Amino acid sequence: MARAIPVAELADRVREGSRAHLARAITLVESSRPDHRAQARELLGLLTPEAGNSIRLGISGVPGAGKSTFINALGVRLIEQGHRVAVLAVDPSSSRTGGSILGDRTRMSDLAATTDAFIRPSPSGNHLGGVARATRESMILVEAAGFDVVIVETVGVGQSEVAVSEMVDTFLLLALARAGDQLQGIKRGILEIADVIAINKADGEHVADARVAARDMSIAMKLISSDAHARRPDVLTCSAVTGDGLPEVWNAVLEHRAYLEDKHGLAARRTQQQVQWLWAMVQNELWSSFRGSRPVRDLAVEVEHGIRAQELSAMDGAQQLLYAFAQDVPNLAWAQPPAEQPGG
Ligand SMILES: Nc1nc2c(ncn2[C@@H]2O[C@H](COP(=O)(O)OP(=O)(O)O)[C@@H](O)[C@H]2O)c(=O)[nH]1
Ligand SMILES: [Mg+2]
Repeated sequence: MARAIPVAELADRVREGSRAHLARAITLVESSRPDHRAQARELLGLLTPEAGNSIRLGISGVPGAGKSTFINALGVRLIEQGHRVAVLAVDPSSSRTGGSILGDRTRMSDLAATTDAFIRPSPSGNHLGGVARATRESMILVEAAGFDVVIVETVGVGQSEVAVSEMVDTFLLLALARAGDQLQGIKRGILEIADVIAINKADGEHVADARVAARDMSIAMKLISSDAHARRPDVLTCSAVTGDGLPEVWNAVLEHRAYLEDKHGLAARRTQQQVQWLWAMVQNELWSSFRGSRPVRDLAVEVEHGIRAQELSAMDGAQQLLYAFAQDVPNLAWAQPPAEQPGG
C-alpha cells in the first residue's frame, strides 16, 4: 500500500469524495493484516455515522445472464436522474487479474467513464466470509463518499447470494428464458431471497419466450410460497441492450423499498443485518486468527501427518490444534482491550 496517511485525514478525504482516497480506504478494509484491521475499525467508526443513506441493491444471476450489461445500462439511467452509483462485487472465486473483471470493465465502460460512478471489482480471496466482510465495509465507505445507490453484484452460484442478500435492502435476480427450460439455472434457494426477478434479454426474437417465462415463474412463485400473505417478488422482463423494461425494473426496486419503509421493515431489516454481521464477523475473525496463528500452523503440519499415518485420530488432532490456539490467543490483536468508543 502507498505511504500511510493518518486515519482521520483519510476519513476526511473520503467524505470530500476523493476517488483516490476512497480506493485507498477500500484497499485498507480489504486487508486482513492486524494493523490494517485496527485502522479499518477506526476509519469505519468515523464514517459509519455518515453512511446508510443509500439504496442498497443486490444483483445476482448466472454468468452470462447480463449482469454487467444491465448494471451499466441501469447505472447510466440513474446518473441521468442525478444519482451517484457505486458498484461493488462479491465473487469469492475471482482474482484481481482475472479475465472476468476485464470483461466486466468493458461491459461497464459507460459507467467506468463517469465520475458519478465508482466500480470496484470483488476483493480477492476464496474465503466467502472475508470477501463479504470487505464488501460490507466498502459499502459504508462509498456511502460516506456520497454514492446514493450501491449495487452489489454476485455470481449466481454457491453461497454468495445469501451473503449479499444479508447486506442489501433489495435483492434482484436476473434470469434468462430458454425454450423448454424456463427455470434455467435457478435454484429454489435464490427464489426465496429474491425481492424482484427480471427475465433479461427480452429483445428481438426472444421477447415472447421471456414473457412466457415471466408468467410461468410468477405462477411457480405462488406455488412455492408457504405463506399466502407474504409479499411475492414481482417478475418482469427487460433488455439490458435495448433498455426496454429497465424503468419498470427500477420502479419495482423502489416499490419494494417503499414497502419495507412503510412497515418500518427497512430499519428492521438493517438492524437484523447488523446482528447477522456481528456473528459473521466473530466467525470470520476467529477462523482467520486460527489459520494465521503461527503455533497452530506449525502444529497443523504434524497433526495432518499423524492422521495420514493413522497414528492420530481426527478428534485428538483437533483438540491439539485448539489447545495450541488457546495458548496463542493472548498474543492476538483482538485479545487487546477494545478502543474507547467515541462519545460512549
Ligand atoms: N440480446 C441481449 N444480449 C444481452 C443482454 N444483456 C447482456 N447481453 C449479452 O450477454 C452476454 C453476457 O453479458 P454480461 O453482461 O457479461 O453478463 P454477466 O456475466 O451476467 O455479467 C454479453 O455478450 C452481452 O452483450 C440483453 O438484454 N439482450
Ligand atoms: Mg459480469
